[in-house]
Amino acid sequence: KEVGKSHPHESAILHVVGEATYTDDIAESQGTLHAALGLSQKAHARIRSINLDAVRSAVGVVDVLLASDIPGVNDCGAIIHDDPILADGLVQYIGQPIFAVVADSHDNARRAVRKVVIDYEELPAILTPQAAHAAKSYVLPPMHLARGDVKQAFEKAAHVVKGELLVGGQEQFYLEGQISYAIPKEGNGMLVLCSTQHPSEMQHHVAHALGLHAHNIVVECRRMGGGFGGKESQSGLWACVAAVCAQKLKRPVKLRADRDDDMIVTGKRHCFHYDYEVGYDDNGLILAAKVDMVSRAGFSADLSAPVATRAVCHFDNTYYLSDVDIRAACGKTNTQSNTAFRGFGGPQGAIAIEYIVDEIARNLGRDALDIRKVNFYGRNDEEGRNVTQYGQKVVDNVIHELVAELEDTSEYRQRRMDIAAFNATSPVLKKGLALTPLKFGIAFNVTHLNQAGALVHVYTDGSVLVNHGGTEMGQGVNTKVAQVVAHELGVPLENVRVSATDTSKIANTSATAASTGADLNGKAAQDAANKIRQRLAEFFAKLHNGEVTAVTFAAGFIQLGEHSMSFADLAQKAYLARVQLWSDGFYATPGLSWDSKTMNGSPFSYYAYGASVSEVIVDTLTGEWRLLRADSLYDAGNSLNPAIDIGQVEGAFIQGMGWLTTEELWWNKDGKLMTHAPSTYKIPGVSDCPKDFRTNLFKNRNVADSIHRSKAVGEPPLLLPFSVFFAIRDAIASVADYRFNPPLQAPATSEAILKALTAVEEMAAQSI
Ligand code: MTE
Ligand code: LUZ
Ligand code: MOS
Repeated sequence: KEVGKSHPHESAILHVVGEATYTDDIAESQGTLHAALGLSQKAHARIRSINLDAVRSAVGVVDVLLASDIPGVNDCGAIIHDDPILADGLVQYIGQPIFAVVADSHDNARRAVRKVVIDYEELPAILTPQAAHAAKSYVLPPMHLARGDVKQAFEKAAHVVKGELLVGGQEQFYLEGQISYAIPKEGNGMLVLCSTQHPSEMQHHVAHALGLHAHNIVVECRRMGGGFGGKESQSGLWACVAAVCAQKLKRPVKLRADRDDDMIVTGKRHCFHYDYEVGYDDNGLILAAKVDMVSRAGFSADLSAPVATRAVCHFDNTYYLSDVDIRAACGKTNTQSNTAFRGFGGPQGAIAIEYIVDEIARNLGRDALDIRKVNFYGRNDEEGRNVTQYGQKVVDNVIHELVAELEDTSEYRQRRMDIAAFNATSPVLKKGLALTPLKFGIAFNVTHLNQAGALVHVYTDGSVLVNHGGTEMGQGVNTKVAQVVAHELGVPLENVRVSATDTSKIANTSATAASTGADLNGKAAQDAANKIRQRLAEFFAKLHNGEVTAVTFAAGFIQLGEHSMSFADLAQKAYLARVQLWSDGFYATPGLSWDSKTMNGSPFSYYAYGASVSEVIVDTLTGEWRLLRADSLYDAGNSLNPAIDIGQVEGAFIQGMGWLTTEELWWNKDGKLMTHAPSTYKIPGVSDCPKDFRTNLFKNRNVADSIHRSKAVGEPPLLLPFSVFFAIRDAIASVADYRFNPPLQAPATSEAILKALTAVEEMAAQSI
């Protein structure tokens, strides 16, 4: 049995010994040139003139390309076509690419771009989502979702909590930066080797930019050194520039971003600002909820609409909100165009309600866990309290059982008392504790994207090659798909190899995103493998005059009664009998619906659940803190590969902790991103991981007919470290006996923690 087992990542050894090839490691073709981008130095301006003389005469420069050199369409927008490849007359953020220099080396190209002289006519710039909201400057029309009678529900509520919250964005910080390598082929062909989560979209962008057809372009991605959403749409710019240069010069061109350029040019997680008002009863039950959120979309739409939609659809998190009114807007700002990042708006939606629940608990003098429980969606066997604000019925709710298990194994109640005792005698160092739950909808919230294809080849020696539409970014999709195929054909995992993702093999694929990589491609590969299995079973049954249904495949053998044959012999015999040994496969997730106008439907195939408990210690004099212990429990269904899933949960936990604590994006007053390298942008390091880090999978077979009843794992656990943020808030609140809600914003940097401590101390002083 190959599924459900903790197999190592299929490239683990290659990763460790340094043999795994990333795009920049692929041997360069003779005559390869290197490109670099010239970037806007103004947040919003018209370009009066560009003087490129010094650039053109710089050492090693072969050519300089501007927007006018793009033979096709100057656009690489994800959904709406508002994203020029190279700015044409108008620049909309500091870092926007204006021209490309092609030189004989990467270094020479980078040195040359700096020699440009640009005359700008500056225009007013909008630099924050709040300012965009006030100016009604949006990249898309605002969204609104309401259920019930909020006005009346507020009238019935004994208490109301009202406030605002700012949650920062986040840089994807993939270890391998954006890169594309374009190699011209005969007859208008173009091969683009690209680090991308979305080869098909790269193919389309390149075709449009070159004025060619999709069938002229092949995009290949062996693997990425991380994507985290940052290479879902935003690999497009790099693919298009490399391809346009390669086509013009008829030579291979590589475009590789160095870290600073990558951070200054590309979009990140959307920061969000919320204004909220929530009514609740004496028991903490939420009766009415109103929220107005605005995201920092940046200068163009990119994926901001589906991100905002996911935020709206995750504002409930694990809570039933009977009467709600949710507004979401995508603020147009003169900054990088923000994009997908692990969770895709889900974390931004859910953290708002968690912040509110945290306040309700403190206002009532209750443990936040109790308030959370009061508001959970109903159990599956109860009627009522189980329909989301967007109309999907929750039929797989396990949050009650999952949280109960974690509450018990983490000794939450005992530690709550221990911490109270510790804080009572510790004037400077204060401990905090929090348990936060998560529910995350699985499927692309754009219904048609939920499809996938695969190709399985069985060769005459019995070895198996799989190609599917998913891309490998470290998350292990190739390992999981190989496990599915090995299981279907009853062969050991070593017999199955997964090849690079290639648009000439599987057509019209969706991005590997929305955590659906293994769900969709696993099903498609299973379909393909199953067709081959069926043919082989029929062949073998005929050979031995038996029943097809009695044929079994296991441990590298096919069996029928007393007859048995190795899979390799079977492949050879079947080939001689002219049985087709390869097949395609396809999958489209059933039962999904979504009406974007009413924001209603059943956009998700199922929900993944989880919870975590974090304990922190905060130095109230410096704002420094440490995570002492974190316990996580995650519902991966019948996990396809527990080792990989636990790795995903741990990785997402630490990545989400970085988002909410140390990773601060900071633009100066001119709109220049000043945190554009690891020197100024602090992602968590190994030493930030808690000494006591317990991650477990919750036993739970998916009620939906997913691949082997597993559940997606890629994004949802990013919500687990909410518990770190709320544990910090709990520690801050302890300085005034938990009587006030610390106005803590995310990221809770040491500076933000000190500010919140000061605010709480002032509230305490005033209340005497
Ligand atoms: N894990 C690693 N190691 N590297 C990544 O880039 N991306 C995350 C998640 N886990 C990522 C990762 C994101 S944003 C998504 S959507 C999923 O993986 C995509 O892969 P899957 O759908 O196959 O889980
Ligand atoms: N929806 C979604 C999307 O839920 N996740 C995604 O990554 C995505 N990408 C593009 C469009 N819709
Ligand atoms: Mo992940 S943000 O859906 O690429």
